[in-house]
Amino acid sequence: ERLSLSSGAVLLGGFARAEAQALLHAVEIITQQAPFRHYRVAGGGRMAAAMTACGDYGWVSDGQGYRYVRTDPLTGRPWPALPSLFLALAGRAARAAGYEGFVPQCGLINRYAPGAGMGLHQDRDERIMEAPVVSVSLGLSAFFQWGGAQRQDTCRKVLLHHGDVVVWGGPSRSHFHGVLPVRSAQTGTGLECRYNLTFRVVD
Ligand code: MD3
Ligand code: FE
Repeated sequence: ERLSLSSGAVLLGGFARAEAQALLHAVEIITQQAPFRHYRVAGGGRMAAAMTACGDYGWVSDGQGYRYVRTDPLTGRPWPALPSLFLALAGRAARAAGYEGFVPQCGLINRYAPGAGMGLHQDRDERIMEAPVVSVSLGLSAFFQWGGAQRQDTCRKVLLHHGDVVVWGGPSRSHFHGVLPVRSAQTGTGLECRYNLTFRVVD
């Protein structure tokens, strides 16, 4: 189904379900070259979600700041290429939500073990904010927290399942969002974690 969340965000329920296994296999290959790691946030804490990336850019955080870089700081090598499967899915999802010609430069991969979540934040490290962000949820379901343009705006909770795709364009692109701690009971796929792929235009 296709559901408008608010301010240009479109939920495409189950859009990636048929190719979920292939997507997870691609994640496996990527993580052989760019392993999952836990970044430090400003203040020194460790992020609960493990991350890696593929494409021309990867997002990193080292306590000095958040930024996009062309080289994986863990390996000293460029990030693995964006698989054509990722490029095709991101383009199709964006088009289904009304955005033609979406070509991401970064595929950010987050992994949430049970108990891990992501605090309320905005994504503002990209120089191009006009392009949408396409996100794909795989594995354990999770409650996504969907706020407004201000941190204190009321949040609604949206349960995202295996295979769901959300396209965040227009004003929604700069809205606050987060992920409530993932619970292992929220299953249905046999997978032990939640994975989230986000496709982004950086510059
Ligand atoms: C709305 N990831 O990586 S995906 C992130 O499930 C992030 O891993 C969460 O927030 C996750 O930055 C949420 C949904 C999402 C991703 C990016 C957005 C929503 C967004 C960017 C702008 C607005
Ligand atoms: Fe985000």
